[in-house]
Amino acid sequence: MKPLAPLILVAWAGLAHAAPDPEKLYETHCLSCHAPNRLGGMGPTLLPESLARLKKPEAAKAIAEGLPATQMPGFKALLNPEEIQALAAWIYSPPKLPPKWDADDIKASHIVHADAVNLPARPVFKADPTNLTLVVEHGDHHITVLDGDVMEPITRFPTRYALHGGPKFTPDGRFVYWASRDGWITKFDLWNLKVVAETRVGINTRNVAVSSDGQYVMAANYLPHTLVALDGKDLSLVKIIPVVAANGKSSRVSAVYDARPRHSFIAALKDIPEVWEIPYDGRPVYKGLVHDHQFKEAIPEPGPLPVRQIVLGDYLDDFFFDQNYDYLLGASRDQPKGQVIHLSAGRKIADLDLAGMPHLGSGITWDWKDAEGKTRRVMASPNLKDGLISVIDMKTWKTVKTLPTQGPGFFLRSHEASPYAWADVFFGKNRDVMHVIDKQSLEIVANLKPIPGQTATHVEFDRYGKFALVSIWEMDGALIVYDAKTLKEIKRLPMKRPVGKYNVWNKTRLSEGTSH
Ligand code: DHE
Repeated sequence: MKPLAPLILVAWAGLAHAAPDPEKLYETHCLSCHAPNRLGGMGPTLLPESLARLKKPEAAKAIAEGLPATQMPGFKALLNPEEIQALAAWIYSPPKLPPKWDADDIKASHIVHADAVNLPARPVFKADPTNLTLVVEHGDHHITVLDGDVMEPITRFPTRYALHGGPKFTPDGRFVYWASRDGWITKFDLWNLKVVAETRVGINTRNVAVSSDGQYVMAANYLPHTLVALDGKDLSLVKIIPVVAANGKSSRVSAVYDARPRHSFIAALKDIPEVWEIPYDGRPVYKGLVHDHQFKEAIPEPGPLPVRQIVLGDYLDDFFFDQNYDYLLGASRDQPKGQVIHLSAGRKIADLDLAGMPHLGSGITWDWKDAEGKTRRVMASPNLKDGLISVIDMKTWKTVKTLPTQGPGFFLRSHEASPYAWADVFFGKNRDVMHVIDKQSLEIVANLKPIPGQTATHVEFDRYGKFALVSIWEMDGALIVYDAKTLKEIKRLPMKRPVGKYNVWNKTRLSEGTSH
């Protein structure tokens, strides 16, 4: 009997101190949904790049308690607190194998829903299809489709996890495409209210753009460093474009845009000082081309969707375009100095005088009468770091006004029919305030506070500019419908952390008051 006691003690002590093995725990409890190598499947990708926006304590809470209105269950009955902490810490570490997502992975992920193909080209509802508004609800990953005439929901359906960037419509407004942060691109038939197809293009994706002829859908990836072109009909793979600079360095793609009048996609690149233009109308691009008139004798790039690499002196990854897409106004989040690039010339033509960290991507334009009564085209941009809005003359590129606000903002929106621009105060103690700015006096004329203490953000208008919709960005949030003229609240629709809203007419007609 005597020698046994210390042995048992040693074994017990060993067990009590054995650190949890997070990799094993992942295999047992997480792998079936989040996939081998943490690349994501039914559940989202669990790699440092894709978790950058989730704080570690929140990850531990999600593991313990699950996530409401998703397939993610709570594990606190199965795992002890130490195991949960170990697992939460481990998913923020780099994976053993470098993550890959290539043509085979993209093709294998492709899903076409047979019941949504070849449906009649007429809406299954009575509402005006050109005045529908999509609301992306982040709280439980849903989209609500609103009838824009009466601001009533027509339908609400689940989406992939964490959509980002604006959904993009075909020119007739029938089909719409969107991207999830973990790489899923979805095509939705808005007249038949059905998902048509889905393809996973990457591991960490930024957004999508749709060519103005509806032929291509282009997706921008952070991981891998690629642009991926899909067929607009069924989202089958057309081309993977590796994003590599002239000097061999590869880059994340911040976003991709459709430059409709130019019949090309424009890509913003995070890690290299280049802007890429990718024509989709079949016109050739000559290797080494910097200016349109040069290198005409050179050999054109073969195949569809050739790349024109515009080499710049600085990094630019946040873009705004003038309405004709002749000019690109760009800034970088790391060196937030604004610049104007003439796209056809392929070079910088002016510097912008902007303080803080302008959010050019959220800019809008309108005609403004100056003190002498001269009409000038101006562009206004919110600021992610400072409480101010910059108003820039689109001819001289000079700042005509810096308007102080109650804190840094994210989105600025207006409509041709409205005398006002609406600007949120997304960050800080005044995040519940929505400024209403007179587009002529360039002064704030109202400070709305829809729900004290709750973040008010992102405004979108209906087709006619009659209603202004404000998101209350909280789990039990709401969409607040204002009369855009009187600024009086008309109604509240309860929603789960609603963020962006997208009106078919305003987006397909390139309204100057919204993003495209
Ligand atoms: Fe966005 C659009 C970049 C964080 C909500 N966001 C865009 C676009 C870019 C961009 C380049 C334009 C693409 C498009 O519309 O197709 N966003 C970034 C960032 O770099 C940033 C600061 C950090 C990041 O991690 O990505 C960022 N964005 C956010 C958020 O935190 C928001 C509020 C919530 C979310 O979705 O994660 C957010 N971004 C949006 C929305 C749009 C958007 C709603 C589309 C606006 C529109 O009206 O078109």
